[in-house]
Amino acid sequence: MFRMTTSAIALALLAAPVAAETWRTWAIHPEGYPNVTALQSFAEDVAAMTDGEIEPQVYPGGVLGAQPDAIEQLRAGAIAVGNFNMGPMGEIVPATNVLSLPFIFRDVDHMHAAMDGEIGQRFSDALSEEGIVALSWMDSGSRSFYNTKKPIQTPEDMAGLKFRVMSNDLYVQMVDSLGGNATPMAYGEVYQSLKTGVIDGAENNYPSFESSNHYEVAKYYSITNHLIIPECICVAKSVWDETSPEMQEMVREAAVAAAQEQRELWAERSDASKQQVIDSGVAVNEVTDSAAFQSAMEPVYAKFIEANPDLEQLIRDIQAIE
Ligand code: GTR
Repeated sequence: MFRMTTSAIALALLAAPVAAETWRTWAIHPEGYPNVTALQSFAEDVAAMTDGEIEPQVYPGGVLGAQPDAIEQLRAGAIAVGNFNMGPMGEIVPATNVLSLPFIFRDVDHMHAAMDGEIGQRFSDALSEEGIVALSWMDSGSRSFYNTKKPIQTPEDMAGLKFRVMSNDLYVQMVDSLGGNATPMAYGEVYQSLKTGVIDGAENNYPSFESSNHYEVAKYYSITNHLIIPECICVAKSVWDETSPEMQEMVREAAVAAAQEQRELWAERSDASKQQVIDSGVAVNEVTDSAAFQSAMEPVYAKFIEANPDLEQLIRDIQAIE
């Protein structure tokens, strides 16, 4: 009778083709959006680098769920990878709320300087404690208010208008402090809600305003630049911990390259989206007094620091970056 020795079994196992592992990859944006294109490059690179052992499969358009739900699915390991905005992340990882403080970053360069350095590592550490491994940081431009009624020039113009915000209480406070009314709502519901008048407006960057078709309904876009929120390519820690160090290195390299690609595509798309909405008849205006919007945020900061004294230093460290 033929009997395999232990070493023969080990050899046979080594030679056996390893079953490819599919990594369900969540994306909220549609095909062609910079983040989705970059995630698709990430998927291709990972499959090539790991010889097909890991095959990320990108599901665009939020088909795997709305963002807060998708974050929970990632933590449960049902989704392996996601391109998440740090806004809705704040409800789960409190430190990331610092990134949702209005005007925390002076501009996108300031955000890059923070996130690409030691500060970014502090956010990664906080995410990791909640089961989320951030591999690289993508851009999301800056967000401004848009609505169906009139140009916003000063905070007073927000009175009586109802704005959709992402799911995070900080944004409710933000809109309240500006004198408007806030309604947290899933991204996918905004278009219809604008159309039927359930809300008067929302806030977002140009590419989202354009690709979601919100601009077809909301004809006033007022440049407040109140939020500059980074996004991640994040992997479920449960999945990550089962990945060999060699493969982890490859996946990380692919994620860093994808974020670089996204930032380049983002800059182009931002300009193109802005032009597209203007061409379609959206009135884009600079606010007359941007300092008024900033000073209205003082109570939001005060309340936040009071509730999160341990995060004050992080805020100060970000503000201190030249
Ligand atoms: C976009 C962001 C999405 C989502 C969306 C929203 O700018 O890329 O992840 O957060 O905004 O407003 O819900």
